[in-house]
Amino acid sequence: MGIFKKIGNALKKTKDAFTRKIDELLSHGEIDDELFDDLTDILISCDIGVKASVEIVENLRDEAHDRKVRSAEGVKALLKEIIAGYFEDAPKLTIEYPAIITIIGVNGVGKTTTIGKLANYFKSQKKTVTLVAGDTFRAAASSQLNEWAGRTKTRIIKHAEGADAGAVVYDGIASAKANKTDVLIVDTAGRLHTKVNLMAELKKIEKIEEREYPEAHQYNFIVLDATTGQNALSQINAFAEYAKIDGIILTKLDGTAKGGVIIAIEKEYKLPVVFVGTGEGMDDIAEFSPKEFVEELF
Ligand SMILES: Nc1nc2c(ncn2[C@@H]2O[C@H](COP(=O)(O)OP(=O)(O)O)[C@@H](O)[C@H]2O)c(=O)[nH]1
Ligand SMILES: [Mg+2]
Repeated sequence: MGIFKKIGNALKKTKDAFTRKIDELLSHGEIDDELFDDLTDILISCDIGVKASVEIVENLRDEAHDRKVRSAEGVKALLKEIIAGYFEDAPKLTIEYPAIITIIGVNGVGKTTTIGKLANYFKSQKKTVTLVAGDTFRAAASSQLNEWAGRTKTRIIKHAEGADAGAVVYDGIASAKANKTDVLIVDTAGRLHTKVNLMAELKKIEKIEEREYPEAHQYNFIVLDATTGQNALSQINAFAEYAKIDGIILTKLDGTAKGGVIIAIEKEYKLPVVFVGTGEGMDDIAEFSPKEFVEELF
């Protein structure tokens, strides 16, 4: 399946909710204050967030007034233009090699699964990949990653449960250097923002990566679960205190109507959404294309 088709399919529920509500509103409304208020409510209900929704509609109201837009079609086109603008403001991220990608985020968002998919993705791009089982905290974590390594025929570096995460990363880097691996992908333990020690461990991992592998391009990607909607935003805040965040991977876009959260993320953080998860299988990942996202939505 092509990547656009994947994103399109995964966005089905989001699109259904968003487009249906907006079309219904615009089909029988005068373009007046009440309509703009209702539109704000719709955007909020589509997980775009209160702050972003209010600002989008304020912007829309001003533009519609200035450009004398009075038709429903015109208002819809303006809305699309404003939302597309947020994506244009976000930096683009191109992965350069050798790369060391550290995957961070809270428990259950899909970190380990995403790493399995990424191994498959990079291999399909003819890159060599090594995985690092840096989640030494949970008993099942290392074996779960090991299964993905087997499924995707990828080298994996792992230590015993309870080992120091930094030490596994250290070994992973040594192996990547010795084998001239293009991409080293580091799994990490899911953590709550309240667990200061675990959060501090991320800093340690980052330091080891910088010190031991300065020739690599270092990326920290935070994995966010689309089904948690606005909660995802507070996770970015919490992790940004302890780690630099270079990009976002939004999982579980399939089966949720909350895909609008991407708009809130772009508006608030100007961080690139690099990949989206579109299912539980090995191929269920797609490079995120802002243009395609906006086209799909409208
Ligand atoms: N539907 C769907 N499920 C996903 C996706 N990514 C991960 N999952 C599921 O989310 C659950 C938690 O994933 P896991 O990788 O263990 O999360 P971790 O705790 O962050 O490492 C698993 O059941 C995965 O199959 C996705 O893109 N779509
Ligand atoms: Mg995991």
